[in-house]
Amino acid sequence: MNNQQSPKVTSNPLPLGGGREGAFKRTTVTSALPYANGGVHIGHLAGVYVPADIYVRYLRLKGEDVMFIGGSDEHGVPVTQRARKEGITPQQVVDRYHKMIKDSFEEFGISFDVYSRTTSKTHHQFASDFFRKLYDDGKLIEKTTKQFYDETTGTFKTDRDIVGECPHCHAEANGDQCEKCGRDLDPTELINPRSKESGAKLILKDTTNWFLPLNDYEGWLKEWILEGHKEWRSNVYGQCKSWLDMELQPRAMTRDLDWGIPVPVEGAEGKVLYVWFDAPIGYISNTKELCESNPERWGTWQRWWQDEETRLVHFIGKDNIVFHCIIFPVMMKAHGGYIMPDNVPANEFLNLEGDKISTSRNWAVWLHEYLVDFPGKQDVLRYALTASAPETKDNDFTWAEFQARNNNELVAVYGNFVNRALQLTQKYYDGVVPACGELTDFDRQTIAEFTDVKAKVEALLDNFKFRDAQKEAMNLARIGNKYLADSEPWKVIKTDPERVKTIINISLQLTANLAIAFEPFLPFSSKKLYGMLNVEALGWDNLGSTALLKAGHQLAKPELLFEKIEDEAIQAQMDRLARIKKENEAASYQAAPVKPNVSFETFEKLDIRVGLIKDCQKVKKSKKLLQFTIDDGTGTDRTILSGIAAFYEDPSALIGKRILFVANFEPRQMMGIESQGMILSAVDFDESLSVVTTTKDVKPGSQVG
Ligand code: B3M
Ligand code: ZN
Repeated sequence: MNNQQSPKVTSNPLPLGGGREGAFKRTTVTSALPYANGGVHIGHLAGVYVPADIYVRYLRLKGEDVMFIGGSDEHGVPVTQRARKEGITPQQVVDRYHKMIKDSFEEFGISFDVYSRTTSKTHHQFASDFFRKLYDDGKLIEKTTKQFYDETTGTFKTDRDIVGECPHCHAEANGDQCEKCGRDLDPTELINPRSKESGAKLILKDTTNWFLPLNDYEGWLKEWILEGHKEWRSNVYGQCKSWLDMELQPRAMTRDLDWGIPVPVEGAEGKVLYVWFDAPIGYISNTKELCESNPERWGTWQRWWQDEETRLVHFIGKDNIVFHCIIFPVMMKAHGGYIMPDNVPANEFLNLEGDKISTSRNWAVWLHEYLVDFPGKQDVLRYALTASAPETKDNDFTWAEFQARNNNELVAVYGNFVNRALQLTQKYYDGVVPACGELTDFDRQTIAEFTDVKAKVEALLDNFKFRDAQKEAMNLARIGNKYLADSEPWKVIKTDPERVKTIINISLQLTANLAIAFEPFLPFSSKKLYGMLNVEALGWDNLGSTALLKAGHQLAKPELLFEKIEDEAIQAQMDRLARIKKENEAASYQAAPVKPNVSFETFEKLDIRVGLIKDCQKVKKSKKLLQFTIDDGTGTDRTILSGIAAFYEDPSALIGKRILFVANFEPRQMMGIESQGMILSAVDFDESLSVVTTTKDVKPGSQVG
């Protein structure tokens, strides 16, 4: 957990949303609680955690009072499914992945104030009490509905636990969605619904659950969001609007499952709270846990959730919008006493090399794996992900772009400028900051270009425009590079050494500004740069200043801030993805339907034999054909041509192998050569061909039957 600076109460120009007027005193920032059923990948980082972390670091740097809440979502079907797949208990699953996720976040500098879990005692009690209050206050309705039920195991099945045939594309689909054609489904639409767990056919059976009547809150939601929050990102506002235009329905807040928080109502045995009921309450119970561990610093949890002077911001991905903008607010409204979110800056999705990121297909860049391949390069990934963040539309992560962002921006622009400024100081002044002399017009012009950087970056960050804000920070380095290139201190040193002192002084002030400006985005690099400048953090308020480093100040020895990423490292990642793609294709391969039956007599007409390959060469001028010379047992060699050249880079490697061929296949002329038979090849899932061989050294000419 990070060290807090003492909080300062500020009045922020941003108004409180939802009709609340005036300044706020503190900000509660939540980031979606990832399911503890797998690792964290770049999609999570780009969509939620990096922007949330930038925002929180920025507020802290400004001295604002902020709490950054994270944690693992440890209930729900995704967890039980993973347990089944790995043959372990749900508790073992969440223990394993909670630790893994927490470690990844720490390594990438995601600076949570608290990272707890929804299996904690505090959370179970809190969520249970929350539900019970809604129940006691008559805010829930009891409804009996028909649900799919597996008689062989005596359990109800949730959407994701049901498989069947997709009514649209006829592929095997899950109860909630078809992966093949991408359509959202209701399990009742599936043809032949079965249990994913037991494979048994499912029946519909009555069950009673408790529902939150979202429809009763429609008027309030419309006013609060559609009237009160027009400033929300258009993707978020638009999704809320389409939900609110559709007529809301009561939504079940309990489920017939055995993994979760038991429903605290008599007669509700075998039922648990809906995971989307308990998970957002996790934000509050995690706050409570933190407050109780250090009440002097944090005060009570109510300060962060129930005080009108607190601003609440949820960072999430687009698939979570309805839960954070409609369901959770209705839960809090029904309960009473809670503040509503002021903003929900949800991101769209990040794809990977043109395909949707998918945990089940392993189509992802996992954080723990990234750090093995690119040790110490957390900031490079943070930078690349922010630079192509899916803020307004889905975006694509490519390794080529990652490399370019590193080599052409971090190394060639930021690193290059800093390195030149520091190396020149080292060379001319033994690493001591020279005094600034009289400024030229060009100096003044350069300084003017960066004095408003603070206002620019702040305006963008206040509006959750992280990409553009990072660009502004990078712009400082561009200004610096241009300044050095145009003022040419390496030439001027020979004619006017006094002038060079001023040039270097200004360059070093710019370098110090870069360390400040990048601090929310690239915390590791800023720390390193502060080290090279031999200063403690310089303070956000000083961003834009030209008096950050005093004349006479001794700098530390310069090191490279960023390193070039070579093509080989990128190729290794591309190879890994190609391998995964191939594995996925193999896994989804379905054998072709069997052809109509033939009689034994028909089969017998084919004369299939074993041949020993004596020679094998590419046919000149043909990309496809290989020419085989076969010992077919007759004493005379046989020539057969086969269109498999693309699959055997080195045809001579086939010499000495026994293959199967059709001996009575009508001879054919190809490329001026007579082919006397046909070599049998198996067609693999990816259409590649492989000759068929024998497991024993059968004599050439042996018949196959
Ligand atoms: N665990 C879904 C997700 O990981 C869910 C978020 C909960 S936020 C309270 O996308
Ligand atoms: Zn389908």
